[in-house]
Amino acid sequence: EALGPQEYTGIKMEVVNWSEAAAKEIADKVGNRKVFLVAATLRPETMYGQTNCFVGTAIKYGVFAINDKEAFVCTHRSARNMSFQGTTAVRGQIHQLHEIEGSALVGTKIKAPFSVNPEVYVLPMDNVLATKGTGVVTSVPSDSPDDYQTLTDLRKKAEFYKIKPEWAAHDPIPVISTPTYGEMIAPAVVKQFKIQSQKDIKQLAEAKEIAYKEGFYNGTMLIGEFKGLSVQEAKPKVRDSMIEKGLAFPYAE
Ligand code: A2H
Repeated sequence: EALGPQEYTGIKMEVVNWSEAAAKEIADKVGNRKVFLVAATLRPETMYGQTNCFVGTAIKYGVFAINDKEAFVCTHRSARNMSFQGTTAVRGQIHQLHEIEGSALVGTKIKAPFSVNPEVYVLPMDNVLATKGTGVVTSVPSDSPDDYQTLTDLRKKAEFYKIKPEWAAHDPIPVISTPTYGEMIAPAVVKQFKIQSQKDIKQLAEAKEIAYKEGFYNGTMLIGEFKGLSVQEAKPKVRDSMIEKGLAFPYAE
């Protein structure tokens, strides 16, 4: 764990179509606002490879009015944090329009800013913590071992996870190349550590550590505006570019 504040990037993933369950409860609650699921990431430079987004099925999310035009879906805890970071109109004040279970969000179609896949689906992940970030995790299975393993589990057991196979249809996309692991670090590391499911938490933690360091120190961008640059150079540039376009904002905790 880092000692100082963790500097995330909040990725604004606009709702295109609510899941059936969410549509029933949310439609008349948000007025004319655009609604965004907000994912907290430490790897903004990987957003080209988003294939889906994850929520915890047992986590409660709020739908928070940011202003008359926009509402964010995230945990209450993170909305409160945002309200002290200039995201909301009045400092320290949040306006919850609705509360919804993560399970009801599964199957919602959202936009994935900067991704090769312009639209992706919300899927369930076992290991989403309610106490970290926004409780919404954007999935980049090429570069995150957790994301890769969860997507693999969902594809193997779609019925068990109560998802439609077509929601998990996007394959991992090469985003970063490293000398040791080639064009897709996460599948390579998951294989190296013989990880079988998202329940292999200990091995996944080690895999995550290796994938993160390898990508950061030895990675080169394969795609996007900063193709050819090192990951270290590209990371703040991609972040700034997303923020400038109104697709993301700084979030710390
Ligand atoms: B990262 P740290 Cl490509 N529960 O984003 C579980 N995991 C969460 C979370 C939550 N509530 N909120 C955020 N995260 C994930 C991209 C990524 C991430 C890649 C590779 C590694 C990686 C795409 N998913 O994280 O504990 C988010 O996934 C490994 C460092 O604060 C976020 O960044 O260090 C990361 O964990 C934050 O982890």
